[in-house]
Amino acid sequence: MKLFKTTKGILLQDNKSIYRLNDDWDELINQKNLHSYLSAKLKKSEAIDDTEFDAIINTQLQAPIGKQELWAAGVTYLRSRDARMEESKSSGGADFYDKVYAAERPELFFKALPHRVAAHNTEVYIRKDSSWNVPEPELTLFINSSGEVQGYTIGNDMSSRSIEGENPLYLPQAKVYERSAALGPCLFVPQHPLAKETTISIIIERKGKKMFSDSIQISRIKRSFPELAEFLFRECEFTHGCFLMTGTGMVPANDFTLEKGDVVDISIEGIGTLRNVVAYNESKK
Ligand code: DO4
Ligand code: MG
Repeated sequence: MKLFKTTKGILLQDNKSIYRLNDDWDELINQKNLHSYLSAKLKKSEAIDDTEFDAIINTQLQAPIGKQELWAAGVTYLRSRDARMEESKSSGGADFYDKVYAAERPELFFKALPHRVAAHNTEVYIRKDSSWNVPEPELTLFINSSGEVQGYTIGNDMSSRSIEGENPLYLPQAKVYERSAALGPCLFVPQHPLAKETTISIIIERKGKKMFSDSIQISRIKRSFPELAEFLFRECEFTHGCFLMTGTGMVPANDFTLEKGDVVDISIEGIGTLRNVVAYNESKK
């Protein structure tokens, strides 16, 4: 089942129909056994037709996040470890990435409050003080307030590799700024956890030309999702649950940097495609 958050309320899609729900987003997604809760709700809800659904999705779609914090895990795939070791070689920081990949404790960092998160079909930003920028396509977990993974969405952890590579202590500036994260298009709530063979893929286009594409199965991740959730919840309470990006397994070659106007499509089987256009924050000089 998929939940779409829109400016006019919530839509719930199962494999047959689309329904309008009159619930509060934060209360709804934090229900225990979310899939069963939504299944029961379907029977009492008003269905809408495909034309109305398309119109709403095209004009009113929001990122599937309400009052939740967005966190991120890092260096959970070998490709990310290797890329980071390379970019931070000259700063002397390379060892940190190698060590955190192998350590018991994962790298977890705070990524964004909801107001910095871009929705599907909107802009993500690159920093004007950064010369090397990439998207990071990441399966993103929704974890309820009891620490249980209840749903999934697609995440883009936009990153400045030049700032992060200069010094690992600059990580918050490389990762956290306006529209540095995108989530969407929906919150996917399956009956069972995602299959290990689930594929994440990315395509970056510039003026209609493909600049980069890649894909990876989630089975290639070094850590389990409950393990990441357990570390995040050790000393933090999340009243409304939280979102956790699970790290990237795909990094473009070192000579690639994003440019204004690039289109980034990230797809995950079963969830859909998250599309964003790259821009600068023109309100900042
Ligand atoms: O350590 C830096 C960030 C790592 C990250 O965002 C990732 O591996 O996805
Ligand atoms: Mg990342």
